[in-house]
Amino acid sequence: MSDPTDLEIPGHVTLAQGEGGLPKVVVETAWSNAEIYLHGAHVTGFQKKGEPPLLFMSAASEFAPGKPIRGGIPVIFPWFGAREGSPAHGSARITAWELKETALLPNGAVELRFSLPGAEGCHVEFLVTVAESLTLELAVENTGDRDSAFETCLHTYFQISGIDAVSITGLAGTRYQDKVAGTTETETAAAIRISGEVDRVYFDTTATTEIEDPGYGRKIRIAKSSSNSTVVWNPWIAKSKRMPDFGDDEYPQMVCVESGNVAQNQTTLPPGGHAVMKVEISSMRLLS
Ligand code: TA6
Repeated sequence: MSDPTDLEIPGHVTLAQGEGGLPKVVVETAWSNAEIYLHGAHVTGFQKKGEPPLLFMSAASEFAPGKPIRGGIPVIFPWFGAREGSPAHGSARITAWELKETALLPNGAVELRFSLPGAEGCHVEFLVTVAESLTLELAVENTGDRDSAFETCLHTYFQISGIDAVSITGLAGTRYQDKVAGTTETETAAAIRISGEVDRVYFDTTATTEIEDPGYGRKIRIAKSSSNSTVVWNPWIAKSKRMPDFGDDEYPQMVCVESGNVAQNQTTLPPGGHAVMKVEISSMRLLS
């Protein structure tokens, strides 16, 4: 058994004990720092030097085997949403992944490769690249002898200055399932604003989205490839109160803009097939 600290890179990659005694990886680069728990291969922090954190983490989150972490970037696989008798949003986010490889790239970026143990009939890896931006790649290979259909989603919680201040662009004209109203709609807003519970699954969209946040004077860009679904979620007041691992007063500081392949956009791989969904999260000053 190799020594896990062999994966450490002085000044850049440190293995540490996190909340709940769960192991985590602390990453430092010239531009940013990040934190990733092996539990769920869950990115719980990403912050550029001199900026507010880019990811929201609930102060009430649990950190325990079998429980999802509330905030950061839950890795959703092999299904999205509720499933009778099974954990919501699949098993990957409540499974301890293995850290297989770490690397300091010549450009100063840090790359971490995680592998999901025990994924029946497929091989699943998660590549996290920490630099001035944060890049995530969820790779699934069908190692079975029949087609494999599954859903994926990087369920990212973004830290914002205030829900009243922000707007989300990039989804105008896109069809979506409104899970609050129970209807199917077409997005009419060039810049979506949130003034109540929002839970929308946008379909057949590969668009880059942006969160404009005048309060923080920044714009967050979510660019993606091999992802045909985008989910926008804010629980607002009543749902926040129903979530024990989410503070009643936290909803104004977060919005989820999630990149995946869900429902009618699910992925079907033939035997030996391989799919990689990639998301790059970056931020820039918002020119007033
Ligand atoms: O992505 C939005 C959503 O599907 C919402 O319906 C809400 O349930 C959210 O995910 C959080 O789900 P979780 O199982 O993490 O509480």
